[in-house]
Amino acid sequence: PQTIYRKDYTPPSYLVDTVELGFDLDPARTIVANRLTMRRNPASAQREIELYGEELELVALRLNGKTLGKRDYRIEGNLLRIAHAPEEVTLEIETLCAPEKNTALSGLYVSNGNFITQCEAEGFRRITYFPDRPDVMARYTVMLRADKERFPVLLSNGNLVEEGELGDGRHYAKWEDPFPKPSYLFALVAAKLVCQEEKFQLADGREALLQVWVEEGNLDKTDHAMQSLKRSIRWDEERYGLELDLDRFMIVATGDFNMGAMENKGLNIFNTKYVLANPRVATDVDFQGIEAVVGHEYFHNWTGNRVTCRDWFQLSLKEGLTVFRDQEFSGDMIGTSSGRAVNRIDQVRTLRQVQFPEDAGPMAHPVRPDSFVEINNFYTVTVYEKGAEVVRMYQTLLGREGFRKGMDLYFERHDGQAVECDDFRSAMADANGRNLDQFERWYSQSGTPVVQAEGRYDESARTYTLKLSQSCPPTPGQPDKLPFHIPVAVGLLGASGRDLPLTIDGKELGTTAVLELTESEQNFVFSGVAESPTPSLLRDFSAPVVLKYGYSDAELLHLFSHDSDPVNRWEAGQRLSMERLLKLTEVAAAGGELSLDDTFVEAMRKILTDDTLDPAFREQALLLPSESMIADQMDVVQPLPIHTARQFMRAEIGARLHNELLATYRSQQTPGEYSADAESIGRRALKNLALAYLGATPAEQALALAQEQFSNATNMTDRVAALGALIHANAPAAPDALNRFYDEFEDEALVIDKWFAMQATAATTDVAKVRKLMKHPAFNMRNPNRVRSLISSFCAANPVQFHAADGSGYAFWAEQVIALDALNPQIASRLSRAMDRWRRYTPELQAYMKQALEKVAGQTKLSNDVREVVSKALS
Ligand code: HT7
Ligand code: ZN
Repeated sequence: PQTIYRKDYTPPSYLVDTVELGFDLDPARTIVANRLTMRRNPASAQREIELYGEELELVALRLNGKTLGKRDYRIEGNLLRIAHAPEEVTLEIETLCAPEKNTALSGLYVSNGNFITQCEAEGFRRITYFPDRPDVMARYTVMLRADKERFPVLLSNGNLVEEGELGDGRHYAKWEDPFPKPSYLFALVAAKLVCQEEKFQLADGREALLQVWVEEGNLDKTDHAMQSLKRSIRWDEERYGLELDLDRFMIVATGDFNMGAMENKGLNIFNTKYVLANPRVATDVDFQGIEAVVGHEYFHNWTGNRVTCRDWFQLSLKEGLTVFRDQEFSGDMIGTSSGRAVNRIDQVRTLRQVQFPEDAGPMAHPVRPDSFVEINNFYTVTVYEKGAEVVRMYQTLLGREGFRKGMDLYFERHDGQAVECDDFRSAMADANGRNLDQFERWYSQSGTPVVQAEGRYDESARTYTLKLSQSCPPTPGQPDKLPFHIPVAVGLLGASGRDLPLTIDGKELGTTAVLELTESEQNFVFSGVAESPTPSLLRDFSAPVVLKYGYSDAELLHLFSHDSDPVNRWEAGQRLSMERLLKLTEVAAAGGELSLDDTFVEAMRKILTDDTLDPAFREQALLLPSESMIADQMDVVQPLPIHTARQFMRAEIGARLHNELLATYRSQQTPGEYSADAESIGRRALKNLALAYLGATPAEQALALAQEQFSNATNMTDRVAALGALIHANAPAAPDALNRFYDEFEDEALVIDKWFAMQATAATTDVAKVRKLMKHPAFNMRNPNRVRSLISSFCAANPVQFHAADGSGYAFWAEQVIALDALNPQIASRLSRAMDRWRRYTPELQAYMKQALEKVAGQTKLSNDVREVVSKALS
């Protein structure tokens, strides 16, 4: 397969002004008529017209009214080239495609009898021949024709301008999008759906029609998405002065979707997982996920659609920025400072659990990659979540106001354009009169920087000197790194636990100072420091780095009890837990006797019983680092001892804090009607964590509680928490509870996904059990949500069984990657990433893993998607 390089970018040879698309929709044989007006791009030296096409049957091609014969154009792979074309052309292209055969879910496909499209990144070329690249922006008019009975609803981007009957049972709808857009934002839906709709008043007085379209049986699950959409619109108006630019904004939910959702102009298409919710079927996490994703897609309307990417290497320009925006939105919706911190802690956890490993593995790439084989492989946590951290650092360095000035300038300069990450950085720099040249390295260098800190207190001078140094490990293709521009937010705690006032070079900096580390090593001298402090470093996780500081247990306990920065308070607890978990893992691996010190248990007790702290924060502080995070800290990973150590610690906490946990369980009930507000979510989270700890002990009482909660639950959060406690304790009641759960929710696909996922991640579920579940009538290899809930959950989140000593997990993985690749390369490729860090395991496991990787790599028929991942893993 061919590697594409960022440095090889050339502008498009022709620009497209208008696109008229006509669809005669038929699942087996859809006819697409495409009329393009194009003109030569003065910025290009290339003279040929270049159109991409994939899986299309070309029926006719006309240029300025004249039919082109085979000699007038060439088709080379996915490219159709027309040489000697005049300066201005009208191209008419007629093609055929077969949506019902499209199992890749890219382009035009059929989902549960409905027509759906997914064009990002390169799906439009599976609909018609087109210069399918994001820097070609055009105005679209779309005519849809379909059988009225089967497809009563016909939707596309922009405004509905005409609709009517065609006779012979067919009808039509014509849509016009007033905004030029790249082809990846095109969408159509032809379906049997119903909608919840509302008129919504925009800040400038206009009224917009908002619609959430779903299948008929799901109309009782759309309200949360609608409320989230309205909150998103308001938030973007208030925080960034950005308004909805259309009269109509639609969300459509589909059960077959490769990702979470898609921001097509005015017609967002969503995975049902991020639309459908009511308390009966959705958990608190689902409710929060819906708000975040609805916000994310809506915010793309400006950051992605109005200003888009010049090429796919710039993906983080829209994704990093939009993730940052959705994170800020979620934080603002919670409102309280501790709620905001819990939100931030979640982001830090994802980053450490998923992005840091990516940065340390064979697929490591910069936020703005330099090359790729398959762009779909680069919708990654690095581009999205690390990209969001990079955007957040601008705000940390420039302040909220400075950041807003940068955003304003960005839109002023680039509205309607396809631009680069550098353009965003320039807007931030210019709007604030700052030089952000060095900051560019966050876009070009991969790997997670390590910041080493050392502190020295000089009693007589009353100074505290903080020495910060930075380095970054080598990553594929980048052996050496230059220093990053790193904002390190710092506070100093006195013995009483209070923040000390901070002064550097005579400047008073309040109680949190943002230090700018730009060199390999720098000293920062705080003056007027009255006592030897405990440093609180990298407050609010001010940069995506690994921070090293030789904290003593006493210092960590001090921070865990007192740090005014809640993220660092949580962090201190994580460090205390991690140290112990690593030691316990060593002991478990050597077959020794495990024990847990009182100091640690007492610190946990203090947090658990501190009623001045929000329940949501207490839950986070009491949650132990995951098995994969422990694995990440080890040179040679041994999944079983890690599991044993963590289970031991959970059981110890459960037993030694039994009374407090029980009291917490009882005091944090949320009686009455379900509400997805932050406080109720926090109470349920703490209550269910208490249940999980209690369930980790052999005490019968805990299982009785879980059974009672399972039977009496009035919402899905409590029901799955109880079921999880029964499953993880391998309780005798678990199989019956699972059956009851299935029977009650058989018709709710998203709940059945949970049913599969809970079983897939149970430490007792081995490969044989997964194979058995794959034979269940509800399992469907063509449905990405189902595949993710069973196969991906097993491979990515059941470390003990996936890494079984006989290599059976890896053989299973290879088999499934190969089978999926024939149906849906994007989903296969995601699954293939489960083997990324195979070189970190024991030699015995490595041998099995290599064998499995080689089996996949050895397939003659393999997608570029999977081939890129497995060959990088093996290289
Ligand atoms: N921008 C969207 C990306 C997306 C996507 C990419 C590849 C294949 C399928 C896809 N579905 C959606 C989602 C987002 O970040 O908002
Ligand atoms: Zn996005």
